[in-house]
Amino acid sequence: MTTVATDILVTCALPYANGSIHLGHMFEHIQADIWVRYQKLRGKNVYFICADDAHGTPVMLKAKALGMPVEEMIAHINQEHQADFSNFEISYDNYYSTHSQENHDCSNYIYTRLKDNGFIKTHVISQLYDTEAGMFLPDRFVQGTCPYCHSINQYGDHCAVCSATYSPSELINAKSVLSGVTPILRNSEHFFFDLPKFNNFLQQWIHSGILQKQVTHKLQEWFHSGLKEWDISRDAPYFGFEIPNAPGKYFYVWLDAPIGYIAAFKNLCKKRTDIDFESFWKIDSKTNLYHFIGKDIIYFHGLFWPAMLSGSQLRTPTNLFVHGYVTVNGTKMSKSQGTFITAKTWLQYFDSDSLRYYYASKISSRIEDVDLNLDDMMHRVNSDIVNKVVNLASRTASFINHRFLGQLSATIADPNLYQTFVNASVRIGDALDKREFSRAIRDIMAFADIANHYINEQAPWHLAKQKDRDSDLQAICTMGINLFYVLINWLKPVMPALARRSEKFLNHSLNWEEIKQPLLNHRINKFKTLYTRIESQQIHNLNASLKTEETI
Ligand code: NOT
Ligand code: ZN
Repeated sequence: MTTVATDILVTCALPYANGSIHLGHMFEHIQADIWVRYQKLRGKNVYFICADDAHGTPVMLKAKALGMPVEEMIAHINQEHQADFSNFEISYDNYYSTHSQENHDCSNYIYTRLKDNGFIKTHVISQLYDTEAGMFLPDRFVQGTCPYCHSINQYGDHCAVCSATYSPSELINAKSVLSGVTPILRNSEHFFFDLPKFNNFLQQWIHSGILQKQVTHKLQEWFHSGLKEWDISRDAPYFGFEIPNAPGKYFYVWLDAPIGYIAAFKNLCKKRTDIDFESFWKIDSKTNLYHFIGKDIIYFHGLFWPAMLSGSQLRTPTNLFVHGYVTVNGTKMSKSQGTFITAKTWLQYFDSDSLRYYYASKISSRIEDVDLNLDDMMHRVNSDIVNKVVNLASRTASFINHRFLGQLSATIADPNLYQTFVNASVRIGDALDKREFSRAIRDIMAFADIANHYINEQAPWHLAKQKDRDSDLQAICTMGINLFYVLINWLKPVMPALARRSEKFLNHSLNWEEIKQPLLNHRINKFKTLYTRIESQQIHNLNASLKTEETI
């Protein structure tokens, strides 16, 4: 294990409060949860927090479209998100919202410190304004013809056809997406965070050797083009926090979103008396802070966020754990192609452990895109979990249950083999700690093969038919159960629901250190199905439902 301080704070990126949790989100929350569960199993003191990212124009406009007060909409979505995460066994210690008193206080505190330290500037800028909607237009609410390749219907800041980037005022024949009118240019005073002042500090953080190589590389690109001041204000109407002493000016959603990490943690500390809030955020904090994020938001977490923290004399992240995107059956998830799968839809057709296992089998610590192929998922889960892991228990448990009243023997048949398994815990634990989950899974399955091979060779079903071989039969089946015990212990962070059912069957709670000793002279429970094979009909049903959704 790499040395990690005992106290760890882990976050996932905050999902926007204007849509459902989908399998792209789950890719991040599942990997963070596996890591957190592993660290907790190893006795680390981990707090795992997240929140909804509730502010900004898209959230405001969505509520308007629904004819609902925005507070009501975000409260409703928050409930939905929490249910989705808990149904996937994501073990948050707190799931909060950026639209909270704590976040208001924290945002004002950080902004005021940045201002007092001379890092906030103001400039008058000119932006596209929709006279009919009565508001300034974010880039993606403007559409027009690309000034470079003349493709129509391109967004205000970049062209999806030729990849050019430009300012919305350069768009030809620009129209507001909200009202269809041609926007006009209007001046307004904006507040800016002086990012270039943090050039040296950020260079140091980027080259500290802690970040994933690909992250360092990506961040360097922004240095080449030169750090720019960051516009942190938006004009009313805006759903967010009003900037202190600046009526009608609001914090841009990306200013208070990362501060939402602090606020969600603060809220947790209010509910619990055993956590020292300050010790996690003070500048010389000895605790560790890890952010799981997607590669699309490296910019915010790798530059603005550490600079904001440093500029207000707070601790900076220990590391960012950045991942790639998920594709479904080889393409970007899309509603029109019937590949946009929400967390809720998944659970109508499959269990949560299947997705957790499949993702784990594909995750490494590198930034790689991962494809979710449903047939592949089915084969993986059936051949690994049902045929190898669960089968090992079922074929040995039946003898223990029927012939020995559930009683395991006083010795196992092959202590050396058991020791080989125990020794592998170090390697498998190391892979889990380093977020090399696919490596851990490969290793675990290699051991599942060894265990099944052992049982095939010993053939307890033959022994069962022979006279006077009872004690051999019991010792061999006890061996099989114990190898299952080790395998399921390794899988516990990945498949918590399966682990819970297995604990019931084993009549013993799984604990990483305890597997050093096999379960002997111990009574197990009757074997009940631990995992149900996935059928291709389930995939058909899911696909059919996605097609219907699309046509509704
Ligand atoms: N809601 C954002 C997104 O891309 C993530 C915000 C993460 C929080 O889904 N903050 N920061 N920095
Ligand atoms: Zn173009």
